[in-house]
Amino acid sequence: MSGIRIFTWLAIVFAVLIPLFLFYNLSEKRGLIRNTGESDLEIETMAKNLNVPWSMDFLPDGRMIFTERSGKIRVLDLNTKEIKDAGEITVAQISESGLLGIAVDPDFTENGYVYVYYTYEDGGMKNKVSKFLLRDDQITDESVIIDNIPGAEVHDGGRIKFGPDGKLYITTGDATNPSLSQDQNSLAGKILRLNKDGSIPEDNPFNNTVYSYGHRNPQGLAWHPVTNNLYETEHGPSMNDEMNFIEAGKNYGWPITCSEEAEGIEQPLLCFVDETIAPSGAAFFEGENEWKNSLFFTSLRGTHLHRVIFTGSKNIDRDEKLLPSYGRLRDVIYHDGYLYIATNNKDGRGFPVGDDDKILRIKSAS
Ligand SMILES: [Ca+2]
Repeated sequence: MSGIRIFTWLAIVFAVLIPLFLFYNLSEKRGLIRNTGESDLEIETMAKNLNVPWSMDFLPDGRMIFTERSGKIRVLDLNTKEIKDAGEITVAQISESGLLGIAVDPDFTENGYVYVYYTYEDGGMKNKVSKFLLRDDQITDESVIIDNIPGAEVHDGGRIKFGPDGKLYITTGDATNPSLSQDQNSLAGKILRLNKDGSIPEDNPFNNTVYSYGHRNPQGLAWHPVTNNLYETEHGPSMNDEMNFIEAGKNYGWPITCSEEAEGIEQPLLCFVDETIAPSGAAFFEGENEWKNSLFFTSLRGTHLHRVIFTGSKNIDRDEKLLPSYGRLRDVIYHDGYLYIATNNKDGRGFPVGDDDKILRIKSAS
């Protein structure tokens, strides 16, 4: 065999082996090769072997309640790490759709209600928000708060949270029909704001459930603990992911991306023009350390936790990436001195390893 042919064969062998080696490292040894930015964190695994945990909230007794995208609602005791199944909802789970957001009623102690956002099949895919009674740790007595939210296999939004004003805020995606985001009478591509019983608050901007419009696929909502200002994260098309300062009645642009400018459109506080991070859940840290009043949001494709440090409501000092070794991160919430983070490596787009998916608890070690 001539030297040139040997060289060619070696080149072919390496062309195959090197990507395989990289893939092996990314999928099996992710923590080893990307273990930077975690030396200043205390990290504890609170739950493992979960199936795409999408959203978390806390019950007044200190236990966590969370959703799994395939339809389960589960309750986690943080002291014993015991998990109870509280029930399963029949959902339409294809690609990104399924059982998504969960929110505990601010008056849960009196009424026992939890609210969920999920995709269902009704002559096509749609989304709804329902409330359930949580009685003896089992969900029962469903009643619909809002339905017929346009749905699709992707772009279903799905975050639900109660604001400091006691109203229920709901993020909806464009359901792959971008023009709906600009239609103030469509429920798609919006942040919706409802009274807990599903009625329309008198001070909504358009006399309907729409609070803000022009969103593509928003999955993060967080209110600043001091100013009560609302911040939101949403997925752009390839790149152009956004973090927005949300005000009632405003147009956030989509299908115009944050790389473009146009009259009457709000620009985000962060526009990721040269990478796709795919941001999801968001929360402010409310504890007393150097993280106080920083905004945190998870990144799926970017596989990190994003921290934003503000100098004013719309002014960012800097932003930084934390927690790079756990793969895709779907949701983050603050509770009692800690951030809780749900991984999503089993969501069809990740590389699950070991005990994925997990719920982590972190705090700054310094
Ligand atoms: Ca926008």
